[in-house]
Amino acid sequence: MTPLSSQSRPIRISLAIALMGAAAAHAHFQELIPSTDIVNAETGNALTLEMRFTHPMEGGPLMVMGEPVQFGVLSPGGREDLKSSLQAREIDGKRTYRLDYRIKQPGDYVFYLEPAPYWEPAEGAMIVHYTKVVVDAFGAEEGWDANVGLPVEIEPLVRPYGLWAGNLFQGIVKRDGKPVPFAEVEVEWRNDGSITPPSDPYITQVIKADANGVFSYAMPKAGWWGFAALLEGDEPMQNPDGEEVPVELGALIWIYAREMR
Ligand SMILES: [Cu+2]
Repeated sequence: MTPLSSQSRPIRISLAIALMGAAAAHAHFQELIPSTDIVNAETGNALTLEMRFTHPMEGGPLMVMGEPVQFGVLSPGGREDLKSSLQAREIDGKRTYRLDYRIKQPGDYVFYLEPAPYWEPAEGAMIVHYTKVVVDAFGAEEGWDANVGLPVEIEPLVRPYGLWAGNLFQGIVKRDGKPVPFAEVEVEWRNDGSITPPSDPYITQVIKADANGVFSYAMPKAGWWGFAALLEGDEPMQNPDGEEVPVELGALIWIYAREMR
């Protein structure tokens, strides 16, 4: 590639604009956020889960979600298909989804979402973010490491609830049930409006798994953290114009960290 300094100014400007576009299009995250990560006598057994396709650290904008392909939960009661219970809701004119759920027995509940494929013209790719979140109920603390069996998935190596800010989160990136060496993982904090990233690299943290597909990240602040392992799909997919395009497969998990005080 030609060094920038040898290029004429108009080319440099158009390159800068192209790169800006790439950065802006970079960090889509499928959110799957429960009203609490720990259900107990205090919270009661009613849970609400919110699903938005957005840019968590930037606090938006939202992207339209199509009708999810699947939504369910793995729990002590087995596997439950909850797709028919999803409620569509418009926020800022963009479709999001939510689910009301009642916990029936103690144990860990692994909620999972396979959203509709999303066409991203800026990346020339379809995006499918397989997303999960674990809710612990009534102190059983069992089942949090269960694999849902999604095509791409993060298996937590750290119990994914009851975590303090500053704790290290570790997981294995898996594809078809096997670890993915050196997989790239993007990490974002779900901004509550209190942090303004000083420059673009602070929006999305980028880490790589090791040779065994294991990644690690210490969460520096309380709140929800999204971990997105991004892998290229084996098969192309048709975009809305009927063209065959590459697919970005995401394996996401959401983790809540609490301030230690
Ligand atoms: Cu976006």
